[in-house]
Amino acid sequence: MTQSNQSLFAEYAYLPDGWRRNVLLEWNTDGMLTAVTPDSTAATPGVAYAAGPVLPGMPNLHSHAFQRAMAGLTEYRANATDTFWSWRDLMYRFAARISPEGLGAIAQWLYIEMLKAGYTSVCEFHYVHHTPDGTRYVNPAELAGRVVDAAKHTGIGMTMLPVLYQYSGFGSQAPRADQQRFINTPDSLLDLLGKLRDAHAEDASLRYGVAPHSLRAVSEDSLRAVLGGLDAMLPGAPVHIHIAEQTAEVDACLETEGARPVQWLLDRFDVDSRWCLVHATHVDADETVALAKSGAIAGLCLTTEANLGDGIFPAREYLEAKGRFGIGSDSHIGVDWRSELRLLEYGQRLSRRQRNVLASAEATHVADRLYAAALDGGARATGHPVGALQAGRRADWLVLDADHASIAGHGPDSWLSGVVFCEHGESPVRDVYAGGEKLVDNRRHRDEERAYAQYRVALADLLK
Ligand code: NGQ
Ligand code: ZN
Repeated sequence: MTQSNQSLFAEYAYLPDGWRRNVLLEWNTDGMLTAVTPDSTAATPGVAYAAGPVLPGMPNLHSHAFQRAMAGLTEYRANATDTFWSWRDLMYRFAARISPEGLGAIAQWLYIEMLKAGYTSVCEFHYVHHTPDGTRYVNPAELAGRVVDAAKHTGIGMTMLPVLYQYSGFGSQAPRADQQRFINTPDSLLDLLGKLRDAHAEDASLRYGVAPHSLRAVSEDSLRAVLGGLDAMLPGAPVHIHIAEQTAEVDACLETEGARPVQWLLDRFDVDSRWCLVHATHVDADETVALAKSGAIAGLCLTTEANLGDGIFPAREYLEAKGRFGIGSDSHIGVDWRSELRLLEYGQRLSRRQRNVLASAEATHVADRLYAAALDGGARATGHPVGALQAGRRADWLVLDADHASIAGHGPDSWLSGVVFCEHGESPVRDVYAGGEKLVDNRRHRDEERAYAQYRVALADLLK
């Protein structure tokens, strides 16, 4: 048995059965919780006290790190109609300028922002693999490796998902010139993954999976090939895919394949809880129920989906069908799980003209229900044992500031409501631990000044 060698006492901590008092958290040198004991005696000598209520850290199930550097730069109208697709053209122009050093610097700063917000792990849907004209780097995993280094350096848990991107549209259309950096075959992608694993072995904070980019970007055969290769290497590892973000892609799928994207995938593949379907935005009533039944995780990226004008996911019906979901910050127009959960509920309120739409008879507090669900689904999508304060899980949590204006004077029943729905000044997240290490102390990450300076250099280079 591994020795517990660190501990923290929390007057309140959020355990799988809700808020509990006087919780002793104990973890080992691998950063894994060894015991979580509610109703402990407070006065154990040598035990540190948490500065406020303790919540499990939130997994961020969808990130394209480089896009952090273009947040706020596409909020103007350049054409008569500005859509997701015109945004994508701008984004590709930006992607073409990313250098290995630049990517590393952006990812480091981004992951520090994530940690400060209380995201303790991230799934990186990484698709910028090659030089701008599509030539491989000497090390084909050069860029993915920079992102993994950034995660290690900042301390955030990582699920690296190298992306298979082959085609520019349904029916195996040839890639565009501005997609050359992304392109692989199943074999070259699996080779890249193998090299990445050789350089950065899995550990308590690092896992791998794959991400076929979308049904637009792979064929049925190549999807089978990459899944087969993954299973030979890492059986059961996570598989993430963009699935139905835009109505144009649903229409194109119907036209070329005779089925809507979610239905098409469920009909042909053994979709279960290892799958994360990112932007399952456009699902009809049957798909909503079928997706829920599959056990797959819907990857919802509310701030990005709002920013890009994607549409509204039928969250109420999906939750009623017991569907699982997690949240992601995707393009990083916002890097805060609180905004993602708030917007998930607000989309429903605005379209239905009702309140507390995503509550249920058993879970009457929306924020508590969404928080618990996003922890569960997000954790599953990472492939890591995270998402709960429980022995055997990674020691990932955040400490709230109980004196913060959004929750001061409240009892535990409304702490999550205050944290998710109120926006009053600085963040209520005070300290953050990942893998048992206190990485954020009183709202400061140990390396934030240096990382921000490097980020500014990378940004100046990109924008010059
Ligand atoms: C991406 N982003 O891969 O970065 C995509 C845009 C595409 C979002 N879907 C590219 N939000 O879907 O083709
Ligand atoms: Zn994405």
